[in-house]
Amino acid sequence: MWIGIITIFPKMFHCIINSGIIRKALNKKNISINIWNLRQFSDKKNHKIDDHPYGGGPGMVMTAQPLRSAIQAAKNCSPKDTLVIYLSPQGNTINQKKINDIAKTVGIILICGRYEGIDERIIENYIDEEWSIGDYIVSGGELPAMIIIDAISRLQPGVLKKYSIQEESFYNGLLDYPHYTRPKNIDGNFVPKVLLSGNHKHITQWKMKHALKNTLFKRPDLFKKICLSNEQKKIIQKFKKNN
Ligand code: 4H7
Repeated sequence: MWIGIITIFPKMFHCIINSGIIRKALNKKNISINIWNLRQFSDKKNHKIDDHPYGGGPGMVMTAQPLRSAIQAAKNCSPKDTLVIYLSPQGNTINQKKINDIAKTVGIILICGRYEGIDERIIENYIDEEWSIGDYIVSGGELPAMIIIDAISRLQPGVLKKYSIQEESFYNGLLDYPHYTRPKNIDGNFVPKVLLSGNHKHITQWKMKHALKNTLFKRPDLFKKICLSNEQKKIIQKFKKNN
């Protein structure tokens, strides 16, 4: 997948490019990351890319001219059908399904806003989708862009172990079950016996039970949306009875 980024802070991306899952996806050529420094596309002296808002109000707005040129430059290098995505607090909130869908596309260009955002006419004429990573504000679109790149990278074939992906789809839509590692005893708090039993059927049942329980109690909003199998319904009935 081809990923383009338009930003005034290209160096911020160095930290994700050099380690972990994203490095692995880059090495395997699953993804390519291509950065455009917005200031270099400014016609103004001093590489100015912002101006005061019409109608007054606080702060500055990113001007149309450099954005239009940078988007054009990125599009000239990107595959056909590349989507232009603007990260903003006004965007549609993303979720795992959106990430799964976008990970299948050929290319995306991520526009990282700063100041009070970008001139509305750029959104109307050059942006395909406006995305938000959640209902809170950060100082620029760079961190949201990195979150999207990370979420896409871990879905690329061969980046995560096949086993992790299968587990994830087995627990589709549910929260994770609790995890334990050595030692077996921490100050009298023992690892659940079943996990040491070697009985894979019982272990799978325990994991499903606790994934369901976690979701029901920690995220009742998610739980309502999940379509349960008959086996899962039985597990739920059992622990509703016991509590
Ligand atoms: C676009 C428009 C995304 C991008 C405005 C970006 C949260 C998200 C930004 C702004 C983002 C998200 C800049 C407006 C900082 C507010 C103080 C960058 N914040 N900001 N101003 N939820 N900020 O996805």
